[in-house]
Amino acid sequence: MPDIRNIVILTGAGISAESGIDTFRDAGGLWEQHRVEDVATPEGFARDPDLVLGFYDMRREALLSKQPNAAHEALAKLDRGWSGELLIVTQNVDDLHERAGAKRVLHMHGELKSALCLSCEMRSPWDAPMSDRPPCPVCQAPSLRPDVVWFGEMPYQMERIYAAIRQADLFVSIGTSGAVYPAAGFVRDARELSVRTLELNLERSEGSHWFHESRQGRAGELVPAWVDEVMAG
Ligand code: BJW
Repeated sequence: MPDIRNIVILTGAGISAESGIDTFRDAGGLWEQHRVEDVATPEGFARDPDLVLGFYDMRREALLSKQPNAAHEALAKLDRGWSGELLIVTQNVDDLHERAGAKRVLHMHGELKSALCLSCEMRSPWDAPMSDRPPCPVCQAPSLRPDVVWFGEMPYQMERIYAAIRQADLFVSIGTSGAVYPAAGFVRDARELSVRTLELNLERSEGSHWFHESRQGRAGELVPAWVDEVMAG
């Protein structure tokens, strides 16, 4: 591997699949069980808040019994041992990177365990249901929504992500279908900046052809092997 110092890693639902968390677009995934427009858009929330709050309550509750897998553990090991710049940009709303011990994590699509108040716009750590309209811990208004990014909304911390890609020597995409923008466009942004690009995914994704290299397999196997490789220099 060429001299690598600064790394940006993008993760998607595939990295948490082996922890038992449903992906979105695979067979049996969340979008087979629910219409995206109903549960992952601001319009869907305005139409039927009970449905949307219940959908996220169910996923937040399910997360409690899930554990990080070998891929999360390997990225946490990389984070601990890597002296160069490293940013794990996750599209996932679970907290499995953090529970594995990773620190340099950015949740571009928000977090299940965070609440956003529509009255005061403050965010609060949250691990309880929202369907029963609990008061906002800051302003007491019963106006909480999941602090996640729905279609049509701006993903979080885009400037920080683009700055990290500009500094990077290597961009690695793990367990994402490449179907959702702007994350799906990061590989092209990286290529334009002459950043080396690598994909680790169960199968070839929609954007596989953009990567310098694409490896197919389970994240729980591919990621630990790649981490050992990159740490060996
Ligand atoms: C394994 C594995 C194993 C399985 N090991 N691998 C037309 C063109 C271009 C863009 C648009 C367009 N029309 C509209 C848009 C914009 C829109 C968009 O992208 N739409 C597409 C449908 C085309 N995007 C937006 O609206 C975004 N905002 C936006 O664009 O703002 C304007 C802007 C402009 C410029 C700069 C910045 C901003 C917001 C998108 C929000 C997405 N939100 C969701 C829900 C979050 C909350 C929640 O979790 O409920 O995010 S949707 C859902 O998809 C979720 C995910 O993070 C996201 C990506 O899914 P992911 O992670 O890739 O999962 P899957 O299931 O698709 O793939 C899993 C992969 O893993 C598969 O490939 C498997 O093979 C693999 N896998 N097991 C390894 N064991």
